[in-house]
Amino acid sequence: AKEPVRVLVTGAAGQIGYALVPMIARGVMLGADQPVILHMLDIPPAAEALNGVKMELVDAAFPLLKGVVATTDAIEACTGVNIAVMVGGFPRKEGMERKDVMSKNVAIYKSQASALEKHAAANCKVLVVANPANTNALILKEFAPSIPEKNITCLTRLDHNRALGQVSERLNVPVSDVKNVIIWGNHSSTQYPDVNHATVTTSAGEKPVRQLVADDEWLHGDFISTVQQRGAAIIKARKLSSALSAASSACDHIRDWVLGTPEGTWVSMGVYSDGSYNVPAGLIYSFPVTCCNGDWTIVQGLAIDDLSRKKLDLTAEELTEEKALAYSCLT
Ligand code: NAX
Repeated sequence: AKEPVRVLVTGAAGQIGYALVPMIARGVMLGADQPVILHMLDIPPAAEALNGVKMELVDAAFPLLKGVVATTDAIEACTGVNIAVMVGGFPRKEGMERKDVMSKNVAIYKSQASALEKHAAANCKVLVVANPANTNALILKEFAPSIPEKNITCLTRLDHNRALGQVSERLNVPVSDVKNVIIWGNHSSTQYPDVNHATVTTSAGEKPVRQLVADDEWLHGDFISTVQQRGAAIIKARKLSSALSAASSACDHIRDWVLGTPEGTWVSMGVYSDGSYNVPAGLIYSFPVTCCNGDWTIVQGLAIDDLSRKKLDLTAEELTEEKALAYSCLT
């Protein structure tokens, strides 16, 4: 039998946490043969609710779940974890300045970076979900210098999956037949959902999405804005933000990272930029990546047309500004 993997979920008493922890305990994230021990962290006002989630995990009697740690102590939560999914953060409330929200999250991610750096297992893989996801991940990276930078990522897989979903609906094909969309940049409304290299598996082989859709107006217009604005559309409909899709996408992100992407398929991950595609180095930026043996690699050599270039640059500019704002909160 495999040794259990310890998975940390911060903000575990929240909406996404409530959807995510049962998925992890069922093997959706790490596989149906991989036992897990869940570490759940939240803040003291949520301690009672967190304990309720722990009670439900016990009650669900998940065969793969070998233990549950539910705590408000970051050190206890981080100790020995192999995977850390950072969902906890300070939400933007009505009337709050961007800088005030940033400053709260910088403080959270700075201190949790230290707890992870000192207490997590060697080679711990980190996924930041909480917004501003890219910049929270960057702060975490800065304050956990001994964690390899390749181990710190942020979630744009939900945006990636949303793009697959839109193409699937438009062409009336199963979403599993669509692949290789790309989310470039920030997990925000400046992200660039790109279908220029995406394909659909048909009975006549793989066909480009562009050719099958054959409607540039839609591809350049509503497709992009629907993916960019999907989070807001969910809030409008549900009066709550995306939770099950975010949790499911977080599982996809970790599963593909750990177990590998299928041959010929890439996915989108927010990773530390090395300057690929002339994206400034030193940002956490969403790129197309393939994964093998627990490592991601940015897909190289994709042609970037002029329209795409502008959109890649625009979202990079936003991230550069966010980075400056985050750093201004440190002093
Ligand atoms: P909730 O407000 O339901 O849950 C957040 C939880 O985090 C709460 O239980 C809160 O007590 C806890 N928390 C706050 N500060 C903490 C700290 N310092 N340490 C540990 N826990 C802390 O929000 P939810 O809907 O679950 O969303 C969580 C985060 O995901 C938000 O920041 C949200 O913006 C972000 N999202 C990111 C997405 C992505 O694709 N990257 C998509 C979904 C989601 O919007």
